[in-house]
Amino acid sequence: MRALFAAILLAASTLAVAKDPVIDRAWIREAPPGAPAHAGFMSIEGGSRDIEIVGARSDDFGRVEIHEMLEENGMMKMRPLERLEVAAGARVTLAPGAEHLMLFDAKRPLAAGDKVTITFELAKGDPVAVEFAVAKAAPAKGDEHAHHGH
Ligand SMILES: [Cu+2]
Repeated sequence: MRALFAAILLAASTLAVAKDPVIDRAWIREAPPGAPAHAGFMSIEGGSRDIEIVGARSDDFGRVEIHEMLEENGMMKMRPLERLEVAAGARVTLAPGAEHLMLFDAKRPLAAGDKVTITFELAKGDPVAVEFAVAKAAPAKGDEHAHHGH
């Protein structure tokens, strides 16, 4: 019900202008201290135009990659993606077992409840900064809400 109300508010407030993509349910899985990498997940709701994410960075990590999963000889493997396309109006979800962010070389210890900002470079337009929450498990739908900046 709350999500529906938010959707109505959003629709009402964006009637007059082009709709930007919205990124929500952005979270990073808590990892053991000293882990070489963290995994990040999010849901992207496409705006009124297609976008392409061509890179990502964060002050809290040495390197951020977008990974896809693929099966090779019966084994699931990860592979970096050059770009992630989000078509107008489409929803793209990065989730455990599917596409995800791979965050290497954490610059500080991260525990559940901590916040991390990740900035996404787009093929066209301004970079988009998104706040991620470190958590032990995926937030319930509509629970975590990180909004893009423009
Ligand atoms: Cu990965």
